[in-house]
Amino acid sequence: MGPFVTPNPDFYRIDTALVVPELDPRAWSLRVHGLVENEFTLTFDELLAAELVETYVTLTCVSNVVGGNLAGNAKWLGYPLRDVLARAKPTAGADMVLSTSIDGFSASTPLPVLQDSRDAVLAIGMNGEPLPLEHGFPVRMVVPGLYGFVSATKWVVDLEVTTFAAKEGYWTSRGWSCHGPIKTASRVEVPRALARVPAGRVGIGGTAWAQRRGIQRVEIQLDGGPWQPAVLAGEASIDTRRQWSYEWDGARAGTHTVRVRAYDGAGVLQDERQAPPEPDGSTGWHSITFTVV
Ligand SMILES: Nc1nc2c(c(=O)[nH]1)N[C@H]1C(S)=C(S)[C@@H](COP(=O)(O)O)O[C@H]1N2
Ligand SMILES: [Mo]
Repeated sequence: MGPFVTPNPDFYRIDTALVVPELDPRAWSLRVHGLVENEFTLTFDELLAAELVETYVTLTCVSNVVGGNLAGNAKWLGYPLRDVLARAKPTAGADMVLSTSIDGFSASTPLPVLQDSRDAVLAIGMNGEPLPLEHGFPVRMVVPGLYGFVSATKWVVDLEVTTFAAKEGYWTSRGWSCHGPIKTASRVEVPRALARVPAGRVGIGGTAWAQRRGIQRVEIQLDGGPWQPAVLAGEASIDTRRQWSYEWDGARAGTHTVRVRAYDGAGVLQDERQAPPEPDGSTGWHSITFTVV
């Protein structure tokens, strides 16, 4: 299985721009404006001098298909957006923050999500390194619990406090949802689909995620048999994916199918209905077929 923390070079990428923007951190600034009492501009030096937090958050893409790999887990160092908004003082009626990148991408994030206790940040560090160019250097947003298309603006330069009625983000204007809470998901990572594995004891494993709710239980089903509990690895936080494993003793030669499903922290079972990513995220239980030789 892949490691719990995704190394930066292996972290998935989603970009609307063909060329990675190269921003000079000394020239970077973030304009905070709109429906606020106090408009201001933040410089990179001010960010560095601020009280930063560091947390593990699993980022996932709304266009991830069931079993897909558009998910990554990293330790993000950043400045709480809660503090940015406390300084800006949104006025009555505001319900959304439109974040815009230097490359024209934009995301609409519900205002309350950026003001509650979750670690939504303006991130400047990823896994102990400065944010890589490809992941938004010098500053990007990371918001636990929301798909990237409505929250994770890279190379961010502008935050406008506004309303869902007045403005929309890049993907919303192209047919995707305007809200994007992450749906409970799980996947089988080993064996690989169509792998050939030796008879006897077969190790089965993967990950599950339900950011903001956590994962309480993961079950697997072999060849249409009864659902059985998988062993869960520790939970770093409710905002991170959780690894799971299952040892199948006595696997016989032949072709086998394994399915997985997860329950979130509230005990709610992952949605079984097969749905494509558009407009607000795929659903369905992942299964793979492999051969024991
Ligand atoms: N500027 C910019 N920010 C962006 C995007 C983009 O295309 N351009 N894609 C978004 C989407 S859809 C996702 S899922 C995440 C992916 O972040 P990553 O490329 O660092 O994995 O970034 C978000 N931020
Ligand atoms: Mo995405």
